[in-house]
Amino acid sequence: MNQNQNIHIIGAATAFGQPRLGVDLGPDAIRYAGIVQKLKGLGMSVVDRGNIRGDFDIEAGQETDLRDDNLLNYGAVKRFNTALAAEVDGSVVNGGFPLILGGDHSLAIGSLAGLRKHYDNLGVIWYDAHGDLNDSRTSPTGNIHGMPLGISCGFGDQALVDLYQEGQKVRPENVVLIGMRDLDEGEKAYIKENGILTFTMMDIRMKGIKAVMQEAMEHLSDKCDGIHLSLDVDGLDPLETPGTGTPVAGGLSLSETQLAMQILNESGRITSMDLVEVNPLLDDKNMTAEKAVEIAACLFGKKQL
Ligand code: EXY
Ligand code: MN
Ligand code: MN
Ligand code: MN
Repeated sequence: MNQNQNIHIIGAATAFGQPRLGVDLGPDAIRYAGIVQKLKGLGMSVVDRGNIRGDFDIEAGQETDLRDDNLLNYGAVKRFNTALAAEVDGSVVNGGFPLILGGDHSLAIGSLAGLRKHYDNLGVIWYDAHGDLNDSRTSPTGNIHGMPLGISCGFGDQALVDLYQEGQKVRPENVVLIGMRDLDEGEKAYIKENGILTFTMMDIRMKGIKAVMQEAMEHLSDKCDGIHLSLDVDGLDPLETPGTGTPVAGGLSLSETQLAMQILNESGRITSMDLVEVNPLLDDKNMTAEKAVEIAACLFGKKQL
């Protein structure tokens, strides 16, 4: 099976899920790093559907509405993700492969909600240093970018769980976590209670990324009708991708990530992707966006020879 080669780029220009400005510029930074030309050069058809910006007011700066219930920018996150879900839904209706450029990782609430309309048993590969499985009670920060996977699994604020379509969007047994090295205590408990297939960095060091990706695909391939890759650039080591808001040392190399993407490409099973947490204001020479382009290119079949 081949990947769908009709790529729809959707810029998810949100910074609402965390307090640092600049991550909303991620989609344009990735465009300036040449994503459209690169994917076209691989023979893909690419349509850039522009940016969703939400109701960000640049003069007022970031809305910092930390409610009593420990959910930063709650209203803005909800409105943004409702718009994003509709855009992602529309992309699939029109036969596209949604490639969602972020933007902070709270955008996955919207991308998974839009995808849910089309898949009854969606698989999710979460490539990240973090589990993003908190809810307002377990979160140490109130930042919703640390919660989207939990919310999509049906755990957390009910209006966010029910966003765009009522109920859980993804079953925990259809999730694979890869690159984990900064999990909060509540997230560790959630992973254990729900038996989520998890590969920490230590597992990756023991087994190698090739075996890990193969196990991940074996876990999902037969039972899932689509597989979404949610790739947070902080899954890579900060030496590779410094332009990101919550870097954690001891991560994946670019070369391991290229191999991981090649294995996913060869499977032909990936149906959508988030490429998130690129913050060009924290970067040197747009280096992280350039790595993001390389990662996407490998998912779409770029080879070294
Ligand atoms: N676990 C921490 C929190 O919930 O605040 C850090 C989350 C960072 C989330 C980044 C995007 O993956
Ligand atoms: Mn994340
Ligand atoms: Mn992360
Ligand atoms: Mn932490």
